[in-house]
Amino acid sequence: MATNTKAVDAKKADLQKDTVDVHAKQHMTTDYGVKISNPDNWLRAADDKQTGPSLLEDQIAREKIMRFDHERIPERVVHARGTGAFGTFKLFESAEDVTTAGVLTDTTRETPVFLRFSTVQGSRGSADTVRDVRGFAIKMYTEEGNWDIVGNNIPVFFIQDSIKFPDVIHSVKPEPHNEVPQGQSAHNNFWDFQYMHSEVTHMNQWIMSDRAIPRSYRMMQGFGVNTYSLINKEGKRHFVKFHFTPELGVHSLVWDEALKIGGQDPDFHRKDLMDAIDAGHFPRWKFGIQLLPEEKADDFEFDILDATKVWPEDLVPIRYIGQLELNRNVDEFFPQTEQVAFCTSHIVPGIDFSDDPLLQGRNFSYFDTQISRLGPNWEELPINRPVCPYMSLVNRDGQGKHRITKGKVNYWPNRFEANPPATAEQGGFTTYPAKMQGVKKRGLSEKFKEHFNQAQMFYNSLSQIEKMHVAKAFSFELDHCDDPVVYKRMTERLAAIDLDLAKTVATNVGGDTPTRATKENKGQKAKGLSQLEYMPEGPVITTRRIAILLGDGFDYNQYTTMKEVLTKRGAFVFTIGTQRQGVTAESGQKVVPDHFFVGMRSTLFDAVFVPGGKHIEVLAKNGVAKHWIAESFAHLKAIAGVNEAVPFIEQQIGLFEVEVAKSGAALKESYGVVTGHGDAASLLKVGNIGPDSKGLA
Ligand code: HDD
Repeated sequence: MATNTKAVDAKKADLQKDTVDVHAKQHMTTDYGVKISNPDNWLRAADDKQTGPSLLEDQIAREKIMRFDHERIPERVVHARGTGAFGTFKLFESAEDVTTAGVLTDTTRETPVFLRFSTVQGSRGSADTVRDVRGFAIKMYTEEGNWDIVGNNIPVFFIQDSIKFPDVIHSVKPEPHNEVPQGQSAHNNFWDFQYMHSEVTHMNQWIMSDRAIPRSYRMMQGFGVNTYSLINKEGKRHFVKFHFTPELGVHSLVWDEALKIGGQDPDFHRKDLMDAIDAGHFPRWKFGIQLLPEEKADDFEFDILDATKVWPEDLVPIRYIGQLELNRNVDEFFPQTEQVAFCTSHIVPGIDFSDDPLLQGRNFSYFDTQISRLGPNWEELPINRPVCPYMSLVNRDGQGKHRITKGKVNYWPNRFEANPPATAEQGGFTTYPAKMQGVKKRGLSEKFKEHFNQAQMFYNSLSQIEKMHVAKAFSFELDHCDDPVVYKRMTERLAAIDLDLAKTVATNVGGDTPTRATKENKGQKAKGLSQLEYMPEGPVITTRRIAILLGDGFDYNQYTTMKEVLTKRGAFVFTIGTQRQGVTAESGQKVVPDHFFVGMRSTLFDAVFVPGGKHIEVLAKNGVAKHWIAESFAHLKAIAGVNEAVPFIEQQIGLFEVEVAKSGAALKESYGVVTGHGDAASLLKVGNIGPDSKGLA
């Protein structure tokens, strides 16, 4: 999708009004505009030695300190850690058969968007790669007002009724007596809650799967999770679920990597997104809708308003109608990414809510939380205000108000007919006249009480390797619980999903090995649940981080050939050398590496290449270089090497016997390891990454 400058400019131009540039050669002033001559010394009653007490008179100093004292605002009570970017949303097919919303029917539009990704548990400074759900919150600045889809990268949620939200969040957040742990769900309280609420069982499977440790924000799905409604021009309602499917496919880290990156580069995902956008590799998602006509709402064994259930794609296919692209980084983090505020209740005409009991509560909570985080005028903040005209003569005043509304009246109706409401024909929002009947009570329908079928369906649909990861994830988490009540009960619970899973976890964490499944698993599977189904067409190396290891005496031709080809293919190539002052090739050329071995680790890269040459003697004595290869292999990464590098790589992975053909150019591919003799060009051919090939094996 080419970037439509008109659409991007709508929000960009809007933000421009409030944007200044520190590089604009403007003098420093106080906040009230007076130029400052000395920002470095507090005004003092100085004696002969130039010392003495500071004077309160110094408004410049007091303003500076006062502003600093108040720099922080309350972090989000959940999803505090996150990062965002601007982009565009475009339709390639109109959904006018089911909705009147311009953003979903007008194929000529490009709607500006802001998307914020996040983790749920950790505080604002926590690490990116923790095991957690990822937030996927989109603000669409449509011509009819802002539409927020406040979603996650997992299609289901822990609880069914929003009144339970404070409980589930308290249980996962650091425990109240010691504020431990940070960015982790591996603790007693979380798993205690999980056992106490069997409705979480489906979500449990998702968060213990690889979905909870994504390789990149760019490589995750986004889901609206809740059930919304679409209303067409005949006034007919369809229930809808929103889907975003990444062009790059769905990819995850392995757990060991995620743990290590948490320490090595806590900003790994944040930087990954910014780097890709800065390099012009704009991440894209297909946008799809799952639709159910109102009269079919009761046709399923589950309640379609239950957020702990998916609508299996085999029953309700996804209709892909649009595309989301992120193409611009923020200019300043605080006023944009930190101050952006989403509300599930922000919808536009043609879209409506459903009685999904989670959504109903969310509609209260988001609006409310923004008031304590940002104040009552949070919607006037540049990042939050709409791009379409907006005005309310009633909603005014309050802390932080900066819009000036002219006129003599602030109520409706008024004698001037100032600021009149709009009819439906004029674009006024009308609520779908849903029929209601019933008695006031607390509780949910019978179908909400079934908690295991879809948890089994998810587990059954995973590949063997994904299942193994689920077992390991449960084992890690429950091993961190030191209260036997917690881990014993949870392993028992797993017997309702899969007996083998329960047995493995019980053995690992010290539970009692279950002898029978507590619920029959009929082997039901569904499409779209295993992430292996979301591989891009043909493997891609664009934006993948590739390390080239170098020491004095490396083969310069092999190095440059590989680097050029990979760079041309859009990979981010980094040289890692024994020292950053420079390494010298066998043929005399000097290369200044991007990093040296102590500064980086294999975990921060997707693949590694070792050119041949005498430098292997140096690398073979370098513990970090050796570990780099072994660790890359353990993390299932692509490894390539030529000539002298071949035995070096073999030694580290201790597995291979490379067959060297008589021609000296035979190559062996196995477990993503490509080694060969000859030159780098023949290696590229076998590795399927040459200039004409489609990707990396
Ligand atoms: Fe929530 C933030 C996603 C249930 C109450 N939520 C928040 C964010 C995301 C989600 C992505 C971060 C938004 C941002 O980047 O600023 N939340 C979800 C999803 C849910 C969900 C997909 C289930 C379908 N949330 C949920 C419930 C409640 C909340 C049931 C309360 C009844 N969520 C909040 C909140 C937050 C929030 C307290 C904290 C910061 C904010 O809203 O703006 O109001």
